[in-house]
Amino acid sequence: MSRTVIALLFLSFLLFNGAIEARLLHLTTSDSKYLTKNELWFDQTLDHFSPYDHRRFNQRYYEFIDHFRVPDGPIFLKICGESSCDGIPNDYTSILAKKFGAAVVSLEHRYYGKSSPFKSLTTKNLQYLSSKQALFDLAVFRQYYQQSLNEKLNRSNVENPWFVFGVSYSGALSAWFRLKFPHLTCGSLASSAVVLAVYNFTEFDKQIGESAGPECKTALQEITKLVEEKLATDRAAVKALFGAAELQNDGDFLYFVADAAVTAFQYGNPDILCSPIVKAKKNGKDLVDAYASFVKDYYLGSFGANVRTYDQQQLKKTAVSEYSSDRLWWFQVCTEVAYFQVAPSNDSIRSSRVDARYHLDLCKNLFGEGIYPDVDATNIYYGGTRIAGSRIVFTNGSQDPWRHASKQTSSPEMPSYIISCHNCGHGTDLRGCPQSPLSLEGNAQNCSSPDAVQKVRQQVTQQIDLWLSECRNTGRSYI
Ligand SMILES: *[C@@H]1O[C@H](CO)[C@@H](O)[C@H](O)[C@H]1NC(C)=O
Ligand SMILES: *[C@@H]1O[C@H](CO)[C@@H](O)[C@H](O)[C@H]1NC(C)=O
Ligand SMILES: *[C@@H]1O[C@H](CO)[C@@H](O)[C@H](O)[C@H]1NC(C)=O
Ligand SMILES: *[C@@H]1O[C@H](CO)[C@@H](O)[C@H](O)[C@H]1NC(C)=O
Ligand SMILES: CC(=O)N[C@H]1CO[C@H](CO)[C@@H](O)[C@@H]1O
Repeated sequence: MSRTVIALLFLSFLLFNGAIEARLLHLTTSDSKYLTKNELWFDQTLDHFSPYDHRRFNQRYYEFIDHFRVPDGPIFLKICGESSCDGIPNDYTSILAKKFGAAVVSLEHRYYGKSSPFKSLTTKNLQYLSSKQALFDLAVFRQYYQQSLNEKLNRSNVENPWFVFGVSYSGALSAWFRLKFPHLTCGSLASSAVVLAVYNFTEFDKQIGESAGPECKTALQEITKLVEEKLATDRAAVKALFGAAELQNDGDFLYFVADAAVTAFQYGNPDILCSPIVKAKKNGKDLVDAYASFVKDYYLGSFGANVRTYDQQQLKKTAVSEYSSDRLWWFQVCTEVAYFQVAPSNDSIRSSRVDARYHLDLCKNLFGEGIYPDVDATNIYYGGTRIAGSRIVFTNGSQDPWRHASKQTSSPEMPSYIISCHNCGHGTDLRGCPQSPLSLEGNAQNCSSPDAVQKVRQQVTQQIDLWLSECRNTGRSYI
């Protein structure tokens, strides 16, 4: 492994999937797999909701216009989420851009990557970090980009048809952008979009059990019990066994142990986890050893997770660094959306010690007294799964634990598709092969179930085609 690859492994890795995606991208994507990494800058308003505060900050963005059909092609706004946005990745959006003759633009989410308004990420300085501010950023940027395009093309008052895209948290932003600014986009693709803020997200753990199947689930439950026992008798030894000696807080350790298994299902590789532990159980081998090998070889190894991202002592640090996205996302979790991945009261896979208390303590420890997620306010503001939007297409992977925070019921105005296969996980439609989601067509060797993905992509493409043409036909009215 080259030094750059190793360095990149330590970039923006998060407990939440979004930043794992960002890290995955660094791991498996060489520069040629980005459409562009050429940074551009936008002068953005810090607080969109204050009439008195006129401070501004620099926000990073990218544009890719090679496929753009001048002058009236569509513009695809690919929303960046809770991690450093280092370019426009060459994923399925680029295939769509080519097909539709679209320009692709992508704005880094405020505070993440190089778009931090502050040098220090204290709780006070984080007060402008929210999905609401981020949506406003996108709206203002969209206006700016349209205007500068018009200037380049020597025209005024012309609107290209816009379409927004996002996966996971940015998938939620994609849906919410269409909801809140329907006049600024013809439609939205909301892939694995977590539009429902959930306080006790017990369905997450439940889905892991379903995705694992009975044999693997039982083995995982047994492992949790054994790890808890070892933690009581020799905590240093069991932490060292998992390569996580640095995690002093037992809750952080148990969360890490649970999250390692989640990743296998979320990113389409259930067999890497289940085969060895089911086999160990059958052969009477030590289950904890088998699981620890998975964690060290796969999760911390080839997948590239980093133990420090679970360590509250690290997450408390306020200096802007390559690790900042973990702290930043926890702030959004602790104020807006929660998605606390707590153990269900019955039949849980993760330790029952990963509960609401653990999460609330973490919020308090990282950000101070009085910081807790107001999920009701978030769901009132956006509507949760009852989002009253239109022209939003939702997609979800059948094995993805996050799908229970997404919109899974379908209507003509907001069609929802499920991508069903043994290893269909998070954001599969915008990526590629289910078990190696960053391989696009053509370079996905040994891909299983590409048809499941392909089928949904066809439906998504038809929706985009329809809404773009409706948008053109109605001229400048997007609603
Ligand atoms: C733009 O419009 C101005 C004023 O009509 C004209 O002088 C100029 O030549 C145009 N430039 C281009 C590139 O079309
Ligand atoms: C979440 O779970 C905790 C512990 O089980 C419980 O005390 C709390 O009331 C729950 N909160 C909500 C909003 O459901
Ligand atoms: C707890 O889970 C087990 C296993 O799925 C199930 O058989 C049992 O009915 C559940 N008990 C309750 C109280 O839900
Ligand atoms: C594809 O699968 C075959 C047989 O399982 C294996 O030998 C080969 O190494 C795999 N190729 C890749 C690129 O994973
Ligand atoms: C479990 C669940 O809610 N599944 C849904 C997934 O999405 C499809 C398509 O919208 C629904 O029909 C399922 O009910």
